[in-house]
Amino acid sequence: MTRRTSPSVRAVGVVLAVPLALASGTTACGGGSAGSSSRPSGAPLASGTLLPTMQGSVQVFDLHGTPQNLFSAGTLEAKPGTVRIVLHVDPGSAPHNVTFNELGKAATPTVDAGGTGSVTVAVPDTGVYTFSCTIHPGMRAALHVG
Ligand SMILES: [Cu+2]
Repeated sequence: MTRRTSPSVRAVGVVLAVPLALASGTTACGGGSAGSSSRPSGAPLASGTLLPTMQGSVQVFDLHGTPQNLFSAGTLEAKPGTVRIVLHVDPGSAPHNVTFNELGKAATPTVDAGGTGSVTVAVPDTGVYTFSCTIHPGMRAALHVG
């Protein structure tokens, strides 16, 4: 009887289970500072929905242009009919305008800080009409007619 002893000792593979619990239960900063703002690209930069006030049969939206180069709302909710956007450019802000990408490129004049300008459009059909400030292309919002 020959007994062969294997000279090589095979190391038993140790599966290292790396715990994924990274410092769970260590919430040092529970204060409510809402500083994170992740925006999906392509979406209007401003958040929030603006509703009109009625002046006769005209739906009037008072929209602000801010020193941060944002509109004060990302969505304007209207019904089919006539819509007027009154752009109020906040003090300390760069000049802004509202220029539709559709609707014949209807636009307000470019308005300096502290001023107002308006644009009136007929929107007989439902749809989404986007607009932006031609000076600040990232400054955009949408008129929802529904
Ligand atoms: Cu602007």
